Amino acid sequence: MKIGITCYPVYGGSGVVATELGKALAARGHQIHFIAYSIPFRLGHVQENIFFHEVNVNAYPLFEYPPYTLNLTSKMVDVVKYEKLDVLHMHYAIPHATSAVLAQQILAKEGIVVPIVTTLHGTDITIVGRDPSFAPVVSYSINRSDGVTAVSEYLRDETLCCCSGVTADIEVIPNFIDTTRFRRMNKEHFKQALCPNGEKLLVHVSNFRPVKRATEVVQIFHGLRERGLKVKLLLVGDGPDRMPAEHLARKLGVHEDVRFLGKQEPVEEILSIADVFLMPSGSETFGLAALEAMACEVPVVASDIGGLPELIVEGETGFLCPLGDVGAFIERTAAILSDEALHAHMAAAARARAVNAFDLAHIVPRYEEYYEHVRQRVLAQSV
Ligand code: GMT
Repeated sequence: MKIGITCYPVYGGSGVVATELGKALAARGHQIHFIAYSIPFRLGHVQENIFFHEVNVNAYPLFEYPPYTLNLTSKMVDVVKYEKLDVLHMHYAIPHATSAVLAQQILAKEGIVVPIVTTLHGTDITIVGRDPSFAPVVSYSINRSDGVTAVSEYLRDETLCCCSGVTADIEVIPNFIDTTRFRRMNKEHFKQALCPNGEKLLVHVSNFRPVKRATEVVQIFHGLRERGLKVKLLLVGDGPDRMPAEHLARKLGVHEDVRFLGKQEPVEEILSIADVFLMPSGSETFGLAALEAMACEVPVVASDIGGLPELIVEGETGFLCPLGDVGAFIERTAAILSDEALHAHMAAAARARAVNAFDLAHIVPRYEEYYEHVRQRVLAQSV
């Protein structure tokens, strides 16, 4: 199949999933056309059947806010027409699904049929999509998509219950991971450099937006130190809450044992030296960063919210704590760190869950089947 994929290329989990999906589909023989404003950051080196079409945004004195949605639409029209795409797959509803619906209508005037699949990822529904300044366009674009998927049961239910006017059937296809790439590697020299006295290492990876509650990670770390645990903390990524987290670490006097690494790739090398992964997020439809940790044999201690209970098996692959209950996070993390047998059991169970339930070999064929199903339906309707 020839598949057009649009995503946010430089930021966020939806872009990572879209890019990894495109790479996996290309490896299975499909021709993939990424349509975005820049090359997706996880794309890596050029591959034979992967193409990139850059959306140029026009600067014009009249445009205080350049109309990216329209530039994207025109690029989609062009790519579908000349590359003869079989399907357009939009990741994140705003504005991608809207551009695709408009492109589909323009192409229909020329007798070209292209089905649209929209994958809902998270804040496009739970935060941004609900904003009244977007809501009617978001629900219209979701309903007008020919196929809609959500990355968790939680997100599907949230969309149907809380996005007013959404009536589309939503297929749940969970996120996935390449467990041959994300696996625990021997990085002892790195661990030794960071934890020279045998300290346990806590890791947090995020984009440091307020929803990730990065300052709570520092509070949890401080609480563990207060309990006398020998621990260090590594924070990976960057964003608005990085500075407040740094300030808090200084204020609590733990800054010397907290390292802020900024944005880093390959993250699997860092995860390979982690003992526990902390995710105290206030909202998380799936928690891709937690899955990456699990694949690297790292137990996860996370908030009991959103799609996280679909990923983390309570007491088996990690622990789920009430949202904002720093005391519970400290207690559960301490339990894992102080019990070697429990840690080893959870590490193995986390890896097994990633491999058995979320490996790309299980999930990518579900997208292929879904594209085929949607395409057959749309083509049958168009004759
Ligand atoms: O909100 C983000 O963190 C970025 C966002 C995205 O769409 O780029 O992430 C969401 O999608 C990820 C991939 O499906 C999920 O793993 C994240 O849980 C989800 N984030 C939130 O719901 C906050």
